[in-house]
Amino acid sequence: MKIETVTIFPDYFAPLSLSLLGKAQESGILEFVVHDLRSFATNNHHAVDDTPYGGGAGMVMLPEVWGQALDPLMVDETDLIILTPAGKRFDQSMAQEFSRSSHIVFACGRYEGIDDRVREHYNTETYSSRNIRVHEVSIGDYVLGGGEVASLVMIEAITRLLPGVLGNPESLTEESHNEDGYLEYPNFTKPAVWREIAVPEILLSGNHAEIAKWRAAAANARAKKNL
Ligand code: 6GU
Repeated sequence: MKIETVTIFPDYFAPLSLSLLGKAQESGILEFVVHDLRSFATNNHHAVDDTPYGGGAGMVMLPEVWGQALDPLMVDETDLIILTPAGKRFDQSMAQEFSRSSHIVFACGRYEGIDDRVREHYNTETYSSRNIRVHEVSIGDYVLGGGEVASLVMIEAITRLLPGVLGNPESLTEESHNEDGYLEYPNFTKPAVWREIAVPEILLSGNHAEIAKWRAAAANARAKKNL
């Protein structure tokens, strides 16, 4: 899978070379390319934004600059993801869908967002006929300063689903994970007593049927509490 990001803050993406993602790049499972949006600004002061038509607070990112940056990245079979708090909410099933993509381009907006004609332009038949799909995505109901951190979140959730990225692939397939892919019950390891708090007795019993029952009940109790 090839993942490209377009941003005015390329340094945000330094963590992509750490840990499991760094290894996945070395082994060729993943390829990351970060593009500096400002290098596509040909105007006077290398501006990437301007005031909004119709008035109002904040600045809007220039379509001309985005077009220059994105055009060369729009090869056949590409998912173009525009990060915006107004987008469709990212979740585990969306991560699973994107994990089947061969090429994802993240457009990281700053300020009040990107001129909407960028979305409209790449959403036309010219592109869809080449299997270029545009998605507006948000990672949750809060407002960030820009799409950089949101795209890092998505990259981590998507790439850990790729074969060979996780150290232990059983973490993905074990029955004890819910449909969203995470453990619902509380976990414990050594020592059996820590600061006078004992691990639940049943987990030390070796009785796997009873342990499964206990975990299901504990997961239920936790889910209720978090509603
Ligand atoms: Cl994708 N962008 C921004 N700026 N804020 C967000 C977001 C994205 N997702 C949640 N909040």
